[in-house]
Amino acid sequence: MQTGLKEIYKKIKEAESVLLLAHLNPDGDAIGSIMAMKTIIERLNISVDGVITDKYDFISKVPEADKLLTETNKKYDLTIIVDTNNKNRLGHLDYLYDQSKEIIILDHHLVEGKINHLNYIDSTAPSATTVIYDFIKENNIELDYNLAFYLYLGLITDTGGFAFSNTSARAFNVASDLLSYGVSHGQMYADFITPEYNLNYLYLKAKAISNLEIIDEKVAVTHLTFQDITNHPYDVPKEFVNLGRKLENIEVSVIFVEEKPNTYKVSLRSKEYLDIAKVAEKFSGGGHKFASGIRFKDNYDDMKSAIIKEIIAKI
Ligand SMILES: [Mn+2]
Repeated sequence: MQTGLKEIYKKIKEAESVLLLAHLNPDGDAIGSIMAMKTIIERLNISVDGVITDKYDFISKVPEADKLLTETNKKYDLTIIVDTNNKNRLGHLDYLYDQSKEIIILDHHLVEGKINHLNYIDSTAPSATTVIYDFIKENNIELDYNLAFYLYLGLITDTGGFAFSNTSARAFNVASDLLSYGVSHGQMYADFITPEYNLNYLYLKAKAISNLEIIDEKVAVTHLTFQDITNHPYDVPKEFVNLGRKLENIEVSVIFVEEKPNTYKVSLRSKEYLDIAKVAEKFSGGGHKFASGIRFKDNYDDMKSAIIKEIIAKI
């Protein structure tokens, strides 16, 4: 059951302290969503903390985001989770989920299983910040430059600079409204979609390209080992999975990244028709129709062939 956006705002107003959480490896949408909700709640004079698993370099370009925490031992009345509806995606911050008195979820991912919390999840929204935009409009909350910046950040990053298949009329409508508050599309694009890179980025990209293999003409698979990342420290960009996806005739592109020794993150993308979330779900992962992910530990060779087998069976 979904909760109305008005009812959610009412719940927030009743709280004395609020904790904001998002998924691990927080991206532009996770940070934008947390910062937008933090701004709205601060305006109500309610004490609020945003806690994230990692502070990546890009957040230095997000106003006030230096105030986000990576740990907390405070107790809160209410926890709001944005840009995920899955406890497993909270990483080591899942203890904060367990301690929560009450939880509200604002998200745009497909739901696996049943949600036992107040929630507003719109899987047709191009970003979690689009859901928050709807929350703002529904509750007549005033937009300003900072709020518009945070919402645009989620929108521009989750649509890959308005290039991915989730770039709907709705995405442009929301974008158009946000730009009217003075947000610069060109600056956001330069800062968050095509930021300056260093030599490690190029080395990792070269590795990902040289490891690329094509299976059954339609599946492009590559990987980066922990050794690669240790030799060339750089946050592996999401775009690397698109190196294979851009090849002619490829329907599915996959990258296996060994983030820690024997701990793997798999990013899966489909191009035109395959519901890749169905493949991810089979391995306890999840996501969207054209973009999903899986995490696993150990048995790299077995897992890799099982995942590829599943893709081939579904394609
Ligand atoms: Mn998102």
